[in-house]
Amino acid sequence: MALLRIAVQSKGRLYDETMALLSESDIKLSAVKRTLLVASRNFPVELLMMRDDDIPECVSSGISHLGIVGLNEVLEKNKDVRIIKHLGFSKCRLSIAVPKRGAIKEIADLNGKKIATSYPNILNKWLSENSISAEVHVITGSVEIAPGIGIADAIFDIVSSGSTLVSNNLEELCTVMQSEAVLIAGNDNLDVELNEVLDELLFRFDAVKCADDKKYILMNVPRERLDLVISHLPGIKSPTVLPLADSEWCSVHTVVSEKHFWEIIGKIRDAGAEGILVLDIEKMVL
Ligand code: PRT
Ligand code: ZN
Repeated sequence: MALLRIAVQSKGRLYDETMALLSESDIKLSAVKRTLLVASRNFPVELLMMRDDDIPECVSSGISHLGIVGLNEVLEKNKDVRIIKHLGFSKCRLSIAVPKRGAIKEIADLNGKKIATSYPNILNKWLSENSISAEVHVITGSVEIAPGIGIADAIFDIVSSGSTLVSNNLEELCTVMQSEAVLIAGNDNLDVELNEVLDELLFRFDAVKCADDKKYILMNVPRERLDLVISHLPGIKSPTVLPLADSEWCSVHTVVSEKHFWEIIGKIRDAGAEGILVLDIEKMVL
């Protein structure tokens, strides 16, 4: 049977979560780190392990059917690929940052200045869209030290927590784009068999992602308080209500999103729910 090939980062910031997504999708792999090509033991995919910079090209040229890579790399490399899914991990932003309390206070002040970056294509596009004429200085790695050593007036780089900027005495001037890991595919159509594998893969990724920010909660509720408790539950449809041995009480089960979790727990406890159990959900198919 033909294998669907996915190019993934062999080590780095995308690696752990890419592997976690595949494993939660029940795609089992063996001896991952030592080889270039790793086949799954239980699903018709194989992984091509490489540097993230090479993934867009590898997919556009057809060497790999799919790739998992940061949106920033996809836009920077500008290859002939399509984004099929945002994967929700390795989130970061790409920003222009400048020395704190320096001469550059607004975007227009970048005119005539030198900006150091590893992402010249994204930066040049943004500069031209904003009618700013600045000199783009390409450096790979440790971009944040450029203003301090006098080789640039500003930088354009990835920011996550912002602590790298702070420790280099820089501050964000503006955010140019948000990024996260994405699943990309080439523009050639896959054959029927590989397309079926892709559909199954996307189905599994969705089930994992859907479960990701959800909790399953169970609680005991006095019958007389049932309507009040249920009024606080946003559940996927309506909650499951089961009788208990003590007919004055019942058991209520539902799914809530992590985001609303603490707010809901407080309300249902005040409404009379007791013995509240909260469980992680492994997969969820809507
Ligand atoms: O070796 P290879 O070429 O494969 O890897 P790489 O070194 O080019 O990339 P890697 O592994 O560092 O990052 C891979 C992808 O992770 C990036 O392309 C982004 O899509 C994403 N990502 C998410 C990040 C960050 N968060 C991040 N914080 N990439 C880099 N950083 C850097 C950032 O530039 C800063 O210098 O981490 C530093 C710390 O950030 P703060 O703001 O938290 O201090
Ligand atoms: Zn890289």
